[in-house]
Amino acid sequence: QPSMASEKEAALAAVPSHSHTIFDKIINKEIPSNVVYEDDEVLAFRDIDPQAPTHILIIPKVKDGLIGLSKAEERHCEILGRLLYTAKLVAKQEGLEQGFRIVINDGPNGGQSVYHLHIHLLGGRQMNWPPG
Ligand code: D5M
Repeated sequence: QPSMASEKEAALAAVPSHSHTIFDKIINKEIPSNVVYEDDEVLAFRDIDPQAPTHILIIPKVKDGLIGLSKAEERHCEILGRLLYTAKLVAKQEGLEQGFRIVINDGPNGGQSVYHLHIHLLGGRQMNWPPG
């Protein structure tokens, strides 16, 4: 499994781009993933390198230029709300009654390694503050 350092290195090495990412392959079922929720607009699947007992990624099926939150435009407001609401649904489905954390990494300093907007849903343990 990748270490925390390699995840940071992956983020620093990642080039922000509008081209396809590994998440397109997951959406198109070209590579396997552990899907926990799916509808017409949104897909949620388990992170390959979980940082908590529950670690799920929630993504829009259509990227529409939304490579990261910093690239959001007014037209994205509906899908952004839908992603957050889906996080709530999945948290309930995962039994995270004691709470959870939502994270969106943006850009190199934010530790973003995949340039297709995604919400991290983390739970099942006590979270620390501040995050690293
Ligand atoms: O988050 C990108 C996340 O994507 C990171 O936590 C690993 C995860 N990842 C990468 N490839 C896969 C596959 N194939 N399945 C599931 N999860 C994956 P970031 O915020 O950009 O660092």
